[in-house]
Amino acid sequence: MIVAHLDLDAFFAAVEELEDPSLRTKPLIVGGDPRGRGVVATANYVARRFGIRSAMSCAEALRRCPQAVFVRPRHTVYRQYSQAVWSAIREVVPTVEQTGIDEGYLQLDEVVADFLAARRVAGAVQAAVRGSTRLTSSLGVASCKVVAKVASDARKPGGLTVVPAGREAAYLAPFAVRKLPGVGPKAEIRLARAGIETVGQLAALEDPELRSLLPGKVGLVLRDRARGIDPRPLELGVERISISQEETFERDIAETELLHAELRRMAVGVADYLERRGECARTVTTKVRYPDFAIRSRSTTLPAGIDDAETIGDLACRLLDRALRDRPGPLRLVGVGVSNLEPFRQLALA
Ligand code: TTP
Ligand code: MG
Repeated sequence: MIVAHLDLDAFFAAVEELEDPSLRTKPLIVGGDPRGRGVVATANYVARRFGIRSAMSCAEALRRCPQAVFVRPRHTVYRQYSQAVWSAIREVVPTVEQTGIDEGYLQLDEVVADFLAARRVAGAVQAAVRGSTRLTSSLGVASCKVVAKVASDARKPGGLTVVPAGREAAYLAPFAVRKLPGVGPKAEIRLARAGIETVGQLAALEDPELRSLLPGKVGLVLRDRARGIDPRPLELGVERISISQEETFERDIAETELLHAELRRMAVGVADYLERRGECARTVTTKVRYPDFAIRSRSTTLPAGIDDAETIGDLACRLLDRALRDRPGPLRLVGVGVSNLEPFRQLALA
């Protein structure tokens, strides 16, 4: 496999600079109210020199840089830029998995056969993005997703890093473990307690120590990733949801009870629709969107179809809990869908 990971540079801030070029030389923060409880969505590279980072409170950002310019996020504008970016990318590399508003994976081996040519295509992608929107992006090219992702972040802004096949483990080794996708704050602390600070040290762990530090499948997956081994293919098109409802909230919601209540309410709508069509569904999917626009979905497939709101709601809530265990945090959106539809009472008729 030859895959690229692309991530736009200081995305929201870069868009605001394009819309108002006078901002370009100033420390710019896109986020909430610096006099309220707002947080930084992103900052341009001028502001980052003051130590300002995404998710920092705006009040703290203001303390670090009193002359900073604060602007509120304009998501509709960012979505338009994002759409222009991704259609420009698709004209160079047709097969892409968009994983967020400003990032995704590109299947390069559909277009080229080796890493030398892959570098040229990655450069062409950067040029296409810049040509269509004036935005700059950073890319990493490698034989698997995890290495491409680390590489795209390594030389921001405007970076292009190619890690040829065979060099994966050596490339990753010096990075701090937290840079490895999948290593969260908890894993980082556990590893640090055992003196494991670099990806190379994680890669070198023997089974027993790995098991005691990161038990179960997680440990094995992360050690493989640390070694530059990552079998994940591009996810092309989430499973088609035949019937679904979703809701974007006024404000991000963190309370699980509220999220469950939303899902159960939507399950009633989905069940009504199924009943009207005289169908039942074997697969239930819960979709969630995080404040950074990342989308996850979790599905479960049953041996027999269901069509009642309560069962669909129960399953949807359990899938939500699973998604939140994998990635906790408040949500911008939840949705419930059903697919794998079959005629109602198919079993009785058979
Ligand atoms: P990122 O790609 O993480 O950040 P970035 O593009 O601003 O900067 P970088 O050059 O380091 O890639 O996120 C993309 C956009 O998502 C970002 O511009 C704003 C939004 N975002 C938030 O709203 N909150 C957050 O905590 C993060 C990390 C991002
Ligand atoms: Mg980015």
